[in-house]
Formats: sequence, C-alpha cells, structure tokens
Amino acid sequence: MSAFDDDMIEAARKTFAGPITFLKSAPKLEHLPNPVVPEVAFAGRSNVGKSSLINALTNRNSLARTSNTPGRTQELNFFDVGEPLKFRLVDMPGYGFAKAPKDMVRQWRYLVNDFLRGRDVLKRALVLIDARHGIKEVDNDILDMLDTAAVSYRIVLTKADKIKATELADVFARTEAEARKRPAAHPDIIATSSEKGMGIPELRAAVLEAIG
Ligand SMILES: Nc1nc2c(ncn2[C@@H]2O[C@H](COP(=O)(O)OP(=O)(O)O)[C@@H](O)[C@H]2O)c(=O)[nH]1
Ligand SMILES: [Mg+2]
Repeated sequence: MSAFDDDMIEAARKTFAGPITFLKSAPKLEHLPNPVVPEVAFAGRSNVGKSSLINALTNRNSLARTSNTPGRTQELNFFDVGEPLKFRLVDMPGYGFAKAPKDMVRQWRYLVNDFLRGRDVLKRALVLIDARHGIKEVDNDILDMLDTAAVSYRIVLTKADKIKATELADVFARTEAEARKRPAAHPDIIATSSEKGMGIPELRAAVLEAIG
C-alpha cells in the first residue's frame, strides 16, 4: 500500500536515527536562519499533534515540546537534520484555537504568509489534519495560502489510533479527494499515529522525497 519502496523507507529511517538538533526559534522573519539547506515545514491547528509527530519522526521524546496549552508559541522553530547538515524541519505556529486574540491571529497570518512566500529553500509543507475531524473551515486559511504561494504540500492525518479502521478509511478517502482538488497539494495523503507509530516510516520517506 505504501508508495515508497523499501530502500527509501530504510534510507529515511537512517537519516532520522542520526543527529537532529534544535537550531532556533524565530518569532519574526528577521530572525530566520540563513537559507542554506532545503526545508520541510509542519503546519496545523494547535493540538492537532504536530509536536508529537515531530518527536515520533525523529524518535525523540521532547525535541518539539508537546503541550496541552494551545497557541502559546507564535514562532517558527527550526531543527537541523544530519551532520553535516542535510536539511531542516520547521515547526510552524499552530492556528485555530478558540481564545486567540485578534492581534495574535493577524500576527500568525503575516508571519506564515511571509515565510511561505519568501522562503526559497522551503521544499514542501506537511499540513496536519486530525483524523477524527478531517479538513475543517479553520484549515482553509493555510491551505489557501499554500495554493496561492504555490508551495507544494502534503496532507497528513494525525491521531489515526483514535478512530475505528472503518472511520479512518472513510475520512482518508474524503480527505484525499479534497487534496486532489487543490492545485499545490500532493495527490496522496498519509495517515499517522504518533502514539502507535502508524505511518511514521512512510512520513519519514515523504520528507526525504520532498527534499529531493
Ligand atoms: N491518541 C493520540 N494522541 C495524540 C497523538 N498525537 C498527539 N496526541 C495528543 O494530542 C495532544 C496535542 O498534541 P501536541 O503534539 O502537543 O499538538 P500540537 O499542539 O499540534 O503540537 C497531546 O495531549 C498529545 O498527547 C496520537 O497520534 N494519538
Ligand atoms: Mg506543539
């Protein structure tokens, strides 16, 4: 069922088992690291499981902090992968939490939009969608920004362990159909569970594929 062959899966496993370190947080664009290697960014509404997924991918327990306090960080977090440096992962600020002040929403939009438009080394974004809900209204902002900026992206379902297999098959088909209508979206999506490890080897391979 996987679109990745064994060699790709194994190469990806090795890469993510190697050195990965937190580089820096950038609350503003002037704090971005120099664009010296390809980057893959993770986006999604707060609490979608972004930090957990980055931790699962990198086999580390607390590389990206998992927290239950949504929306506290309006920063781009950069992680260096490989020694010598091969590529970077970017943890983008979450969106869509209920109590966000208007200023914060505006700041989020500026930061994310400017980053997406101006970052030449950004090869792909992974947009995380909660498997229990599928794509919601609140996700359209980022999907539209990515389509408009022509930044290639792939939709990734999270927390797949929280629903039954039949429900997952349903939301998977529905979400993939939506992805196929969007100009900059990869036609294939990936279902993951950070808790159970489902889809993690494939997602690692998808990151390697994206950086080329
Ligand atoms: N059951 C289950 N819970 C998860 C999974 N991924 C994240 N969570 C939980 O969802 C909550 C939010 O996760 P977090 O990674 O902090 O989300 P973020 O705000 O998107 O970074 C935490 O309580 C996690 O333990 C998963 O794959 N399965
Ligand atoms: Mg987080």
